[in-house]
Amino acid sequence: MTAINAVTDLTLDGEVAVITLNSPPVNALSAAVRQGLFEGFKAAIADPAAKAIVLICEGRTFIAGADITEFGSAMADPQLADVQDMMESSTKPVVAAIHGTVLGGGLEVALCAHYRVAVPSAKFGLPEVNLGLLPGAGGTQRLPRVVGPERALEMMTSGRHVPAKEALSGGLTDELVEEGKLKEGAIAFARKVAAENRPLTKIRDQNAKVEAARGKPEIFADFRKANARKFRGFLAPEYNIKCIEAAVNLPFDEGMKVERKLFNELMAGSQSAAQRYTFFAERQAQKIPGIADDTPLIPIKKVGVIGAGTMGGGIAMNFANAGIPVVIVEQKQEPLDKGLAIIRKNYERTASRGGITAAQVEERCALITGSLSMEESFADLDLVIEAVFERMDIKKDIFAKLDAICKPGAILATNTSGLNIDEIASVTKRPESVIGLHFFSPANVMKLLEIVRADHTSDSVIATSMKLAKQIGKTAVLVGVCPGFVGNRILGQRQREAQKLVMEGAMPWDIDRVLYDFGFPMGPFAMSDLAGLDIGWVKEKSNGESIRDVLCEADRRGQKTGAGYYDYDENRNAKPSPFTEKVINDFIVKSGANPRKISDEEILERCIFPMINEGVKILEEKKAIRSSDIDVVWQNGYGWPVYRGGPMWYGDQVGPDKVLAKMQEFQAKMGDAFKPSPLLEKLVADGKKFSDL
Ligand code: 3H9
Repeated sequence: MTAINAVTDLTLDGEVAVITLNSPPVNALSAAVRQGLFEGFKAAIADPAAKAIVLICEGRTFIAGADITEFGSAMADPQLADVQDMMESSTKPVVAAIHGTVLGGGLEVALCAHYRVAVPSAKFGLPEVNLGLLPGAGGTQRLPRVVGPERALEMMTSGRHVPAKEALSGGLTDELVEEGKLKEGAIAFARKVAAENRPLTKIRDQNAKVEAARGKPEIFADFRKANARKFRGFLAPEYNIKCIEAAVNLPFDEGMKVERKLFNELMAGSQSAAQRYTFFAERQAQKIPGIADDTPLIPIKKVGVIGAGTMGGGIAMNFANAGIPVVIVEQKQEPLDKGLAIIRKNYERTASRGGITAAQVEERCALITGSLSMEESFADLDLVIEAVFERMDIKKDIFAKLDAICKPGAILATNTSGLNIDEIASVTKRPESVIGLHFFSPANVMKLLEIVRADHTSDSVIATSMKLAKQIGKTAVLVGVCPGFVGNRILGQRQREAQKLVMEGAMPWDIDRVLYDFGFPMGPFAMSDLAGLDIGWVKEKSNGESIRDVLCEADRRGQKTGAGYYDYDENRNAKPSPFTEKVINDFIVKSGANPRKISDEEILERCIFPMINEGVKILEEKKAIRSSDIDVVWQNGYGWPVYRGGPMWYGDQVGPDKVLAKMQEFQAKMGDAFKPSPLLEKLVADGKKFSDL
């Protein structure tokens, strides 16, 4: 065995040279890896004893892409293209041996091998789009030549990880070898290729699939049209599409020039910077200072949920999806049956769209059982999540019961969206087992899970909750107890300003438009119409005191009644409503205010800057660990556009000094709702950024 460098070895197995990379955690294409590959291939090609070359990786995966930490600075030589040229032009067959996730630059390297073999569990993808990028090492030109432009469009604009079986049928891999026997399989394959004198296939020269699509611009036009809503605001999907068009319409080398130009543009732009930041922010959020990696975890084998409503049902589905049995408790049979029926319907809808199989519907439904008695069903559970009405007295009553029923060590969680969890924990004799698990509606869909640490929550309960979140596919952020926790507390700022702006002369659709154009999926008033204006509204107590009261009294309770802030046609298309406008104007007249024309800029700053200020207060009070955690919350729970990073990242792009100056200006005009946090003032005085917090 020859050590090429610290991360690369070269061995000879009979007549097959084996280059082995070992650069944890994911064999990313760092400078050392590129150098190891370059020198390794050079040596293997020069070795007269080697008739074929296998590239294989140690650890959990084949190369998972370029080293994202290197982006933004000049890359040291050798460049990736040098490595790829050497592989592709090798006079001996090169075989990539693939396991784990072969992603981005990793797949682009594998596509420069003459052959690929993989284990059945391997996954293939070009996920650069999720980093606001496009594959910049020939992937945009090679992938369409292998799988055809249509499949390449889907893969590159979604970043989807394609399972090995599909990769085999699509031509991405030449053979599947037995799981756990990749090295032997790859060497045997390489030997066969050499013995049979098979051609040294270069994907760059395989033009049949791209040529077949030439002169068919509708492939791209249709794809753009079908995905317009999904891609709104993002640059990278369109840039990826343009590269595939180039692959279809231009010779390989010309296509490569288009790829390089567009890659560089994206890399230099603000969207990719925000999306790369997001990648690391989400991983950072998993790290909890003060909680050791070896903190003992509580095995979670069976879960209980209290409440079969929309929230409870959605929560239960998360666990069933991960194969964990759940028992849902309700007080009465009817709501229990209704809740279980809705769960089944949800699964059946997913199956009808091809998301899961009919057998999976049955498996998952079988994992969710119902009960009318906590006493009978909860004694042996490892985790119970309460998801009932937001009333402190009810929650306390439930937790006192859980304390008496549940086994020692079981985690007792509340799904409250803002009540004081320390108070809830105080009714138990085991506050160390109590935690907040705040799911977002619909709980089976939304990625965010706010994990709320109360005063006495144990490290073990926190560590277990973080791990469990990953297991059920959630993006978890650890936050502290305060009204509304992190997400809703910040939302409160925006909601307040949106309501105030309406009383100053902006119409709901003006505000919604500004926030929609900023990149949110919808504005606050469209959101209210969708959720229902009557959430928390009590008909008997309504006395026309607010705009909402008047709208609800007129049976304008949102989309479900065909009208709310907006009017809706039969296809649920929203139109500004003269009725709502009159209601608002009547309120303005009654209040004696002078409506004025409010600029889009003011709407945006009034809605967003107080959110950033609140984020700083949250950090000041240590209710979030780091500024990027707040961004993770807002992206995953509230539709903050990914390409704008999150409120705190956005604040840094605007400039903390500008945010402060505006808050001071607003405070002088409109009062202390805009009072800047002392930490914001200090941040600006120290010349620091939000990301330093
Ligand atoms: C690209 O390839 C551009 C080219 O087209 C053009 C070049 C010219 N770089 O996610 P995990 C770290 S763009 C650096 O928790 P998992 C990650 O930060 C790239 N670091 O594990 C974490 O570090 P820490 C295209 C990376 O098992 C640790 O590895 N490729 C990279 O849940 C473990 O990560 C991608 O976009 C990287 N590329 O998932 C793939 N990847 O422990 C990005 C990971 O210090 N990666 N790290 O927090 C992934 O999707 C997942 O990490 C993967 C493993 C599925 C591989």
